[in-house]
Amino acid sequence: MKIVITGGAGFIGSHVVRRFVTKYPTYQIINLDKLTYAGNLENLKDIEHYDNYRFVKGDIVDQAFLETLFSEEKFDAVIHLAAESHVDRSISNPLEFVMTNVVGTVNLLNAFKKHRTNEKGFFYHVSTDEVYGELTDEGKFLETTPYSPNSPYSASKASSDHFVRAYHETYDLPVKISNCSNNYGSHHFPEKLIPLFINNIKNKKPLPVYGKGENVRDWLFVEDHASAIDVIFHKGAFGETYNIGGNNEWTNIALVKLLCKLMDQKLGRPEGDAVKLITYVTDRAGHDYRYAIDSTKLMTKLGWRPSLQFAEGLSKTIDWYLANEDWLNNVTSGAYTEYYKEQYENR
Ligand code: NAD
Ligand code: TDX
Repeated sequence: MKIVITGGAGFIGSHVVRRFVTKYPTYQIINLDKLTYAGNLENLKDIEHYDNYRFVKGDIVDQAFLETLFSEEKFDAVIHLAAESHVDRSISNPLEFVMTNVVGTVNLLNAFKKHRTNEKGFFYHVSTDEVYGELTDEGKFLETTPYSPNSPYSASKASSDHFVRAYHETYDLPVKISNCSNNYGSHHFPEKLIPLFINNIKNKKPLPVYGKGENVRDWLFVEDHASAIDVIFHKGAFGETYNIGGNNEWTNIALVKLLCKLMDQKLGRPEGDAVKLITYVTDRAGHDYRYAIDSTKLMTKLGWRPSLQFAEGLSKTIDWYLANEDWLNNVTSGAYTEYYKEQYENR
């Protein structure tokens, strides 16, 4: 089976590529990635020599490029993760999110529909729980929850989900969709809460908590997301959506305090040192209050279970960042400095 994984050089994509390349030696895995600021081939150094792995640099917005690639390769399946993924960036530059997340997804659907030769071949679209909007203190997102995206990022992901469904209904294209909660783990770009704060604590920089820090997120270890994608890829039904979550809700401020405590311990600093860096800053525009996922369908129908408790996953994650200082220094040099200034200097 020949599978193209888009966005394979990013945070979640690199974990999915590694899992498929090492676990399924008979599959040919092609990683198609534009290598934006978020894509990094360093994330895949350990598996780049595998015979069943290949990297192709390219942009999913570029129709002509996709036409050539898909007509030559005749992929059996697509696992689509390529996206602009950061909510704050979507507030400053929504159009880039429309281009990659909406136009890029439709381009991929068209290329796959036109060139697939295997009737059993299918398109697996990886999406987010943010398409459902925000929750109050009650309830969880189900697969049947109506879409109600609030940020340009989630609006673009919701739109891409609708196109994938529409290709199933209109053209009978076999598709699968999953919507996952917030991921954390190694190789996470330090613009997102957890890796940003790990880096800032390490460098004794302020920890910019948006608003009062009362927003709630449901955190899942990235390798558990990759294992869910594996299960859905192999056992999920066509035309179905599966929600993926860790049943692990934290207010931002409680999470940040736990992170501070673990970092003090690991860095051999006095207890209470990192917490002093917490700085409350202007809230994110349109900041969703709470996300929480009900993964009952995935657990009961396909037998998936998350493997790690949060404290263990967070500890492993911190250890990875402390052991991979070069990775962190490389991705926080250059353009990152400009981004950081724009986001946080006058907040
Ligand atoms: P990421 O930003 O770390 O990686 C995105 C990857 O896509 C990068 O390697 C980038 O180079 C590539 N890419 C971007 N634009 C491209 C283009 N035009 N053509 C080809 N490649 C392009 O993102 P991530 O956090 O790994 O998220 C991966 C997917 O999972 C996204 O679709 C995202 O919406 C979804 N998701 C993320 C989370 C999360 O917590 N991070 C949760 C649920 C769903
Ligand atoms: O500096 C910060 N301060 C802060 O308080 C940052 C970057 C974030 N936050 C808050 C905002 C959110 O309530 O922390 C929470 C988590 O923020 P992010 O890490 O930016 O994630 P979120 O906005 O929840 O979206 C993430 O989860 C769903 C991913 O970025 C998406 O790609 C995914 O779809």
